[in-house]
This record gives sequence, C-alpha cells and structure tokens, in this order.
Amino acid sequence: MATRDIVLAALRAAGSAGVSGETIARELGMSRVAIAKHVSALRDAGYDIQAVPGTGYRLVATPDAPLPPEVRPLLTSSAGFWTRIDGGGETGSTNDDARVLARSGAPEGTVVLASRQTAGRGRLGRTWSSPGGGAYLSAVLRPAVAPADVSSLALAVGVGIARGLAETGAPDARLKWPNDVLLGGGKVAGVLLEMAAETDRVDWVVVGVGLNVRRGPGEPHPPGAAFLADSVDGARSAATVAAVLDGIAAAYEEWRDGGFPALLAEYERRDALRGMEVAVRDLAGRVVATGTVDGVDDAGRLVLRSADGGVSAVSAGEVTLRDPSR
Ligand code: BT5
Repeated sequence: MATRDIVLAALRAAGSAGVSGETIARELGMSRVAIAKHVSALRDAGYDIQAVPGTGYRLVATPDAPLPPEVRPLLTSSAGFWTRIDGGGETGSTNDDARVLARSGAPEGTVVLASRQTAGRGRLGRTWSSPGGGAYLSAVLRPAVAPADVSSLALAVGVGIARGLAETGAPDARLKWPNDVLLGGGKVAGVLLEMAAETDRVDWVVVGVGLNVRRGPGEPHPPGAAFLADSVDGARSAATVAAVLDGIAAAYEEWRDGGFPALLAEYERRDALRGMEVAVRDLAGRVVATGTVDGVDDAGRLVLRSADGGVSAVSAGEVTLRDPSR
C-alpha cells in the first residue's frame, strides 16, 4: 500500500475522534512534516480533512471519485485479479497512461482510473466526452491469443460492464455491437480496445471504458448519452467502478478460457440490435453491409440477413439503424 493510503487508513480508523499528526508519524516512522504533506495531497484529491486544535486531523468526507483506496476495498470477486490500481484524479487519457504501463511490462491486472479526462478518446480518433462526475478506466490484459481473436473481447467486456451495472442496481443494460453499453436506450458506456501484437500473438491489450455516472456540473453532455445516476439512487463512482471491474474480470476470464462462445448466450440476451434493420459502415464511412440483424456468431461477428435471404457476417464497423420505410 502506498504511504498516502496508509495515512488515509489511519485517518479513517480514527473516525470522528481524529488523530494527531504526531501519532501517525510515530506509527509510520516518518516525520510530522511528511505526514502533513500526505494530508495536503489527500485534500488535493478531494478528501475533506479538518485540522482540529488539540486533536489533530479528522476525516470529514471522502470524495465521490474512483480513487484507488476507495475502489479497492469494494472489489469482491476480482480483488485478486486487479493487482495494481493507479490514478483516480484527472488525466489526459487513461488509455494513454495504461499503454505506457503496458509497454514498460506492467502485468495483466493493472488498471488506471480517472474521474476526469482532458483528452478522452473514442474509436477512430473520435472524442470521448469525459467531464468530472464520470468514471474512466483502462485495464492492461495479456491474453495468449492471436490478434484476430481480440475483436470479440470488446463484446465480452460489454457483457462484464452490464453485469457490473446490474450489481449497482441499474436496470438491465443492453449491448449495441460492437462496443456500446446502453441504459434506457442511451449510451451509458463505451469500450475502446487498443493492442500491440506480433503476427500470431498478442503482447498486450488495453481495454478502455468510459462510464457516465452522473452529469458533471455545468458540463455539456453529448446527445444520446445516458447516466447511471438517472436510474440508480445515490450512484457513486467508486462503487460503480468496483462493480464494473468485478464484472470485466469475470467476463474476461470466461472469454480467455472458453472463447466468445462462453459468453454468447448472455450477449444474445442483452443484444439491442437483434431484429433491427441496420447498415454497417467501414472506416471511410462506406456502407459495407445492410440487412436485418440475426445476432452475433461464435467469433463475435455481427450476422445480417438481407431481403433475399442471404446471410453475411461483419467483423468490424459502425452500425446505424435504417428506416425500413425508405
Ligand atoms: C467509444 O468510442 O465508445 C469508446 C469510448 C472509450 C472511452 C474510454 S474512457 C477511458 C479510456 N480512455 C480513453 O481515452 N478512452 C477510453 P466510439 O464508439 O467511437 O464512440 C464515440 C462517440 O460516442 C462520439 O463520437 C460521440 O458521438 C459519443 N460520445 C462521446 N462521449 C460520450 C459520452 N460520454 N457518453 C455517451 N456518448 C458519448
């Protein structure tokens, strides 16, 4: 545990009685000045810590942010999977932070959190709106698979997010192929996968997840966005992130051990596109397939049936709904 987390734990243990800087310093074998610096850093992170004359420090309130010392104790099934949890405050992009860690050899189970991003990214160079009040995370995974097998991981992660949201009390989330998680028809989360690989073997995958927990005060929000707080009373970022991390770790392990077929039935139950008339576009915006969605196949490809009964499967692209009357 980082020293700052130990100082926080000491403040928490003291409760409303408070604890002197001198006592913490003695217990940790540090100077009072060093403790004061950690207290100041905790205040910067949003902890409300009072200095009470004659008593010392008193922790009054913890911030509603996905800070590692708040998230870690709330992990249940995945406490052993996420071995390193960093960040929690503001950053450019957690995917960029996690990529740096992955390149320098960070093990699977490393995750970077943020409560606000200044350069949040979607797919294809798009922007992910990342105001305060949200939760942004990027996980380093090292599955022993071929690069082509990674596309279905985005779907598996979607299933994991939906499971996690269900744990927080949210209504059933639905999945829009390939990487959107919907709540009440709006997009509550998006998944961005980035990887490094040799021809036949993946080195690392960074799984980025943006979660709209609540509307940031005064921040504009993109059209079509949904917010967890609109359906869950008292939705808090740390609890949401912990539940979603539990969900992602479990779904990832099932995908790693059994492939996408292990998650197919659950994906189908949450599929928001089945039976819809859609068009699929490629990177350049060209329509590559149209038809009625039949579901997804064992490899996570979107299966379309055309008017003449022909069946096609697409492995990547952007789905838009079509007006069947035109
Ligand atoms: C995604 O891209 O949905 C993937 C988003 C991944 C974001 C996470 S946050 C943590 C990590 N660090 C990063 O920098 N990124 C990852 P895409 O399918 O391309 O969708 C992007 C589109 O969704 C945008 O063009 C907007 O239309 C819409 N959008 C942007 N921000 C949104 C938000 N907060 N909520 C709902 N929709 C949003």
